[in-house]
Amino acid sequence: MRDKFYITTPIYYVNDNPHIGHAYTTLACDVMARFKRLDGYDVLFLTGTDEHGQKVEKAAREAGTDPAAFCDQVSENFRTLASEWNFSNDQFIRTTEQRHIRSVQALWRRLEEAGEIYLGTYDGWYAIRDEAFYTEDELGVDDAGRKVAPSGAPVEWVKEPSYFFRLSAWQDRLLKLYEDRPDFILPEVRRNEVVSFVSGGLNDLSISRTGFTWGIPVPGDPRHVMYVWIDALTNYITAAGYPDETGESFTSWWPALHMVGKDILRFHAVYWPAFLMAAGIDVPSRIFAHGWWTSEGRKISKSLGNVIVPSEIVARYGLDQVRYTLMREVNFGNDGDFSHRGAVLRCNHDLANDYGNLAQRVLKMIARNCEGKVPSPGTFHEQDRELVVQGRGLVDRLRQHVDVQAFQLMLRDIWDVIGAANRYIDAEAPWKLKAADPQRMETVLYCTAELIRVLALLTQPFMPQSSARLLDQLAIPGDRRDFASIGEEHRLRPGCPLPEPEGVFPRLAGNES
Ligand code: ME8
Repeated sequence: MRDKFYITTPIYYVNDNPHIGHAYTTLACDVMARFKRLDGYDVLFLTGTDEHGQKVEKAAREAGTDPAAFCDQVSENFRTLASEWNFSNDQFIRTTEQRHIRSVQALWRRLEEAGEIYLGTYDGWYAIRDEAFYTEDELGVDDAGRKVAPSGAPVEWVKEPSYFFRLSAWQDRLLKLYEDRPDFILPEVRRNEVVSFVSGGLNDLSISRTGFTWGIPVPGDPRHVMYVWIDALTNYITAAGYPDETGESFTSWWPALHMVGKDILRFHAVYWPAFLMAAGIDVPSRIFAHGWWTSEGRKISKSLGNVIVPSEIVARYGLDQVRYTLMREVNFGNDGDFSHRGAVLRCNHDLANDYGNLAQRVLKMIARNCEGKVPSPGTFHEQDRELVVQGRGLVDRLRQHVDVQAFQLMLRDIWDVIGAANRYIDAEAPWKLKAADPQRMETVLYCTAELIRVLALLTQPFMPQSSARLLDQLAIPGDRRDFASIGEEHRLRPGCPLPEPEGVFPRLAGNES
């Protein structure tokens, strides 16, 4: 049986249309899911939409629609994003689905039976935009002198009956979890933030609301709807088959790796493991909190008019170009800035010049000088062997990087080899060998083409379509495109006819200076 790998994106609020931030997290998950599938794993890749709560109810009201119809409409935009960006998610979950409502209510009952829930009154601040409760000392003041959440979101005073989860009792067990599993939260800087937050002491958490109705009813007390975060977080186990905990699905998939933005780390790294431990369910395998994108150096906001619309940047640069740029531009975990200049540079420099040109040069020379067939190499020189070995050795390094979500390092390592291949071609100058030493020319072209095969296999998770076009040009059959096919035994067969070459990464017009 193949090893299982389960990865999740946050489920996105349907109060707004998808933007680059949403696309980014799902893209990172897609890269990881594709890598693991190619590497022989059975993968469950989950994304979806978070549809309950006050924020969505308010957005529906403002749009003049009822919440259910509003959710149907906006959720569809996130599905469209997934297909436009070629995301390979296996499931798309919506929190308004029956299977999810059943799952959340089962988890609630379990927590209640375990004595983890009690009825009280919430008397404190709430930010609808963040769907979060805040204590007085967490608040700041905005320019107009109003109290605001640390995120800048407006807050309102809420006083209502509420069920509470005994979060305060979980402090020591959470700290022990972070200590026992140092890579439970990555990157380390985020782990340290969580440890310091939990070390400061935890208040019990309000987990139901009575002021509105757009939510999952509390079992046995339908005057309350569940706090949207207990509802939302549970999606990760719903998709794996909860509440059927002993079923094959749940036991084989759970636990998952959760990829999130740093804005929602506390919910994932504190509340969620506490709920799970309290319910006797395994905690996630990891929570990775990535950084924040700005646009041309400024916070992305509708009022600044600099919202980056996913479909627009794809139309402008090309899908794989955007996928590459986002994964390459910043170290996953750090904040990053998306700029037109940066994207054009990446597309032209890294893709058109380095990778595209390497493939184009070699495939064109083969078409012209080797009758359009895979060349027949003669004796290999040391530098030939070195080049190919360097390519084949990449996969192990990429495995290590992918397992700590170091996507930028994966691309850097791949580009190091692309650079080496370009230097090799320049040094060997096969175009000069045609007359003088045709055998040597075939050897050099063979080695480079074989390296391009390996590179195209390895760039598939990042750039599925362009890599497939390169593999097509090398006549690699569909069942020889996984990482098990990287090895020497699957190398290009001399004499195999190749289709007419065509460029894969066009140069973009634009200001690079
Ligand atoms: O928080 N840069 O949903 P949400 C990088 N429903 N990533 C960004 C970003 C930016 N500028 N803006 C958004 C919610 N993101 C909850 C989640 S999960 C059980 C419930 C990404 O629609 C990033 O992944 O507000 C962030 O965590 C997520 O979108 C927030 O999406």
